[in-house]
Amino acid sequence: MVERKDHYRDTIFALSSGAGVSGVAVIRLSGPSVRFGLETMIGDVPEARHATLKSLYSADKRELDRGLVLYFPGPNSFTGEDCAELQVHGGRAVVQAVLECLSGLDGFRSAEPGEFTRRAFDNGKMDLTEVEGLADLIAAETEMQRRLALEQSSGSLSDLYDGWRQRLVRARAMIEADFDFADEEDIPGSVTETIWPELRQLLGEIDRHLLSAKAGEIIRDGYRVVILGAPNAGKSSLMNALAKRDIAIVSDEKGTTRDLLEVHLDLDGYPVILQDTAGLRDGAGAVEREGMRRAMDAARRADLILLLDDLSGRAGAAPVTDGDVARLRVGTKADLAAHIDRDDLDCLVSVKQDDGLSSLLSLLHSHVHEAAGQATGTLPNRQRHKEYLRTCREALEEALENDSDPLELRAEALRRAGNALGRLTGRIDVEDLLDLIFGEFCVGK
Ligand SMILES: Nc1nc2c(ncn2[C@@H]2O[C@H](COP(=O)(O)OP(=O)(O)O)[C@@H](O)[C@H]2O)c(=O)[nH]1
Ligand SMILES: [Mg+2]
Repeated sequence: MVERKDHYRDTIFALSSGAGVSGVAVIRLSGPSVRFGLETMIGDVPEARHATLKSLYSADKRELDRGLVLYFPGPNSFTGEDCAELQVHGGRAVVQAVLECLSGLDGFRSAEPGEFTRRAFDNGKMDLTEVEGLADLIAAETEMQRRLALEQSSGSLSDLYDGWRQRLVRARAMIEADFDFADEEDIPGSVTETIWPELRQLLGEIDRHLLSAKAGEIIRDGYRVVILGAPNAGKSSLMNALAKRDIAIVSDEKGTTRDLLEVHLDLDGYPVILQDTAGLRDGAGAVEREGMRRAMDAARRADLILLLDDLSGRAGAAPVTDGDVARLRVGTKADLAAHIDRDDLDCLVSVKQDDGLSSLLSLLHSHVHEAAGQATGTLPNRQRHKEYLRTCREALEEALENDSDPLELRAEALRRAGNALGRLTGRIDVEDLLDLIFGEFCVGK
């Protein structure tokens, strides 16, 4: 890997808008030679932060295109370095010609995936949770994902965690002042007594925040719904009907579905992952049994199980499954049932007659809504967040509980609590994490 300091002598460029033909393509530049690049290509450096219509030329003075050019001098730019945007026509040959011209300029090279954001992070323009929020915003597929990611990328989690860290630092400073003071004057207790109730309150805030992690994960990663039932209960038909697409093969033959099939749905802005599974029955062959094993595995990890019962009585009864995953019991093929006299079912559907599907969807919706709540930007939503928050709360609890320990030890526990928050935002010591996080980006971001 290139030494980071040398890295920053390079000026990087990339197509930042999507690949493929488009009306306009945006090519982004960042680094110390941006001004030189602009002078070479358009003859001068346009007024900072003003869109200027210019002809772009190659180094040998051929006109390549006309487009809007924007110059953002550092440090008030996305990366903190001198940046520019070339908004050219989105044809392949145009983009190709401009990129080729840039790569021929002294000190220029094409950017690595995520490198613009990486520079923004290294220059203190964003912290890690904002970087993650930006990655999520680019990947967001549903309205709730967009809202959560937008708030996080604008610093909602950073503000929260920085605020907590400052409270911990302040408490430690007071303890340290106190034991310096106590050395000289030998006054027991005093100032530090007031900080413990305040820290206890902080612990409560962190615990409440951690409780909302599940909601954050559901919005970021999707609410997992698994369809279970006997072979031929109508699982694949229901999956296709809910997805409004033919995803799974539907057939009278038992054991048609053997692998897990999944489809992503957007349920009123909430991302839902719907999984179709192999039917559960005795006496199946090896491949089908493997399918059943996967089905049970998926069911254990699900947020909700749809347990199907064929009302025509042709398929067997719904299998008994244990576990504490929430479930909805769905009666299928309602069109084939002579009379329905069952109060153990949450809803009845007939895929054939397109009946009951909207009430099943609204049941689903209320379950998702209950699990994910109203999306606000201050939800922890990654495993990494949870781990550091837990480390923080454990150290904090240690400082609070061990009230007979010497103050030095309790202050040390507070330091560890604060450091966990520092790692969460990337303010301290996270070199090992960075490649992982920036790996989520593609070129041009
Ligand atoms: N009459 C009727 N038949 C259905 C309905 N849903 C599914 N079926 C039929 O039941 C059979 C098994 O369906 P399938 O979706 O493959 O069940 P799976 O094995 O649980 O995935 C197929 O022949 C479907 O056409 C329904 O609502 N009404
Ligand atoms: Mg099936």
